[in-house]
Amino acid sequence: MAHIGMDLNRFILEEERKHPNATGSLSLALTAVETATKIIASHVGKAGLANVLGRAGGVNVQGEEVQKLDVLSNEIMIQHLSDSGQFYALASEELEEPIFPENGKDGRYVIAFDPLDGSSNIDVNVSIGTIFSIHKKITGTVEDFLQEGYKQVAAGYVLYGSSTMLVYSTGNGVNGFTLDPSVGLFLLSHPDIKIPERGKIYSLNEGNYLKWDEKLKQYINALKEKGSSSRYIGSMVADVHRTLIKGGFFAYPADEKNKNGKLRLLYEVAPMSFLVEHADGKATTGKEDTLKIKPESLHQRVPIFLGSKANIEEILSSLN
Ligand code: P6P
Repeated sequence: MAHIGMDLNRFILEEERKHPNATGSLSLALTAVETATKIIASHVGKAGLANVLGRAGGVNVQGEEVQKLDVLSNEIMIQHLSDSGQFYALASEELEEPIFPENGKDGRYVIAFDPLDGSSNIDVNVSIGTIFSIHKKITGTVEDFLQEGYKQVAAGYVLYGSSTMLVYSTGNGVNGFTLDPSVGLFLLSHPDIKIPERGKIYSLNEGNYLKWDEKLKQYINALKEKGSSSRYIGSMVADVHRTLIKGGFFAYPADEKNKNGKLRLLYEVAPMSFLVEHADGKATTGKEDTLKIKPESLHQRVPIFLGSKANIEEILSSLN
């Protein structure tokens, strides 16, 4: 039975035991994500020192090149996911095409990830995150990444914030683990997360207001009249995490300049939609459920509204 303080590895194994036919492959896959993100967390924690030790992309006092954190995070993810042998293919926000790891030939899964989303916020010490989405390997081609979001085997994020948190779901509830750096373990801190039915916080970049369609402008103005609170961090993982815990909604809508919005379907919108819906929330493009979209390309963008069910249903009736 899951209890506060249980470590992630034991939680993953106990979840595996609930499935008699489980081979242990997904458990190994998830622990590879865990290891990679712990290492990323360590580098993120020292990011501010890059200036002292040599700017990222520059040279440190030892004369070594200081890598940009998003490039380094991508390499760390690729190394540990490949070493696990559980992934037939990897797709990254940082790579145009997927990678097929040498020892992944027997891998049962494919994984799409954004190794360090919101990395432009590193310089100002704003929370950033890793987002991942795992699907079953079917054909052993790029097509395996183009499955509808509801078919995800697992999805989650790691938020490098005031504390480092890993939040994930395999479709059976959403659970949050906080890293205890003194022992290097993710410990269960937020069991069975459920998003509030309705929330007072709305989160989207109002700098794009003049480019929105009229119905969206009217809806946001109505929220202001009702005295709703606006919170926008500009880092998806942080904005979605707050929405998951406190309710309300996060959005990156389409606008006259970005007809499909800004966020990527495979490794931002689909995994976050999976988590929100399995926490009893709702996710939509404004026209269709994001988890039902059949992707057409690896880096495809879609508009997104996600959050408390009542808030999203209100948005849908206002926009359509
Ligand atoms: P804007 C960060 O660059 C990111 O990809 C997401 O993490 C975030 O939600 C969004 O873009 C912010 O975009 O246009 O509001 O700065």
